[in-house]
Amino acid sequence: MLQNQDHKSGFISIIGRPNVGKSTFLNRVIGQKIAIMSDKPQTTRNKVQGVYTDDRAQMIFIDTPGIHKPKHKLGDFMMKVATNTLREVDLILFMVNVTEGFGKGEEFILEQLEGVQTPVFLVLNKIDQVHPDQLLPIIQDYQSRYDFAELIPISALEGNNVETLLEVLYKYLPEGPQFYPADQVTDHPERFIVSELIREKALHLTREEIPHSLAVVIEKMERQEENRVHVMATIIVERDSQKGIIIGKRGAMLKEVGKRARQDIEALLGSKVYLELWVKVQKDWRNKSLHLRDFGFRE
Ligand code: GDP
Ligand code: MG
Ligand code: K
Repeated sequence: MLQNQDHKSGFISIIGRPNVGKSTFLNRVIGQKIAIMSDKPQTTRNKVQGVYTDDRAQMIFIDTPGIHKPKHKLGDFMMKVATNTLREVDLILFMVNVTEGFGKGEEFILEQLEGVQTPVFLVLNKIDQVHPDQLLPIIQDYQSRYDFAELIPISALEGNNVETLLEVLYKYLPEGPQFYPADQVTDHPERFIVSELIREKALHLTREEIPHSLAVVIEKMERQEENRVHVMATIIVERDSQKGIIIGKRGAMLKEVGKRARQDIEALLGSKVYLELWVKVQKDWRNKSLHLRDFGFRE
């Protein structure tokens, strides 16, 4: 009944001056596997730029407004938001262009990174434009300026070393659920209703034993042949003891939650439903869920 314990997920802030190659990098990583978030204006303070999902991880790349904008005076608020974000994300990618020297823009960003505990990777982009011999002094220069967790040269345009970067990112990410569905990131209101139905049954059946912080993430909602919909959902709790309550003796509680939720979902969708429920402990779920709200997450 347990979700794969090795699954990792996290929020990764990409920062760097304009034109260093952030979008090129995202587009490359995205390939077939990534869903770029819609272009419609997001009122949230941080913009999700892309979600990379594979079998073992989900990486949510976000843009942090205010961190690469030394052009005009930043309001206190923007600065605070940017700084808070850098503390809250799981990883920071600071991208620079190796064909250009260290400049005011980089200096500004390093100032913002001072005292930030989140691991920062220095991504040295556009290595296709320089001779390998030129790279070492650049790396040494950056190393002397900040204690980067990793320094990784890539070419976002040609793809050199991008797989390696993803591999290292994976190593640093915490264990965590897939926050966004792998198949669909577009608006999908049924998903939200389905997650609420499951949440309602779980809360109702466990009464006051489970706090309202319980969350339900719809991992998958797929129409299969014969008018049947396969729903896979994870119930996220904060403690092992809560997981025990939700699962119940020999799975009896989870079975009952599933049965009742399935009946409601079938009525909602007008189809037979195969409901697969998982339970996962995510210790700092509440913090994560704050993130998700900030990011405009609606599941
Ligand atoms: P952003 O402003 O940081 O998002 O930068 P973009 O991704 O828009 O890239 C700015 C320019 O740099 C574009 O013309 C890209 O084609 C180019 N570029 C990005 N990555 C690379 C790279 O690895 N090598 C080379 N030669 N050009 C790149
Ligand atoms: Mg861009
Ligand atoms: K750091």
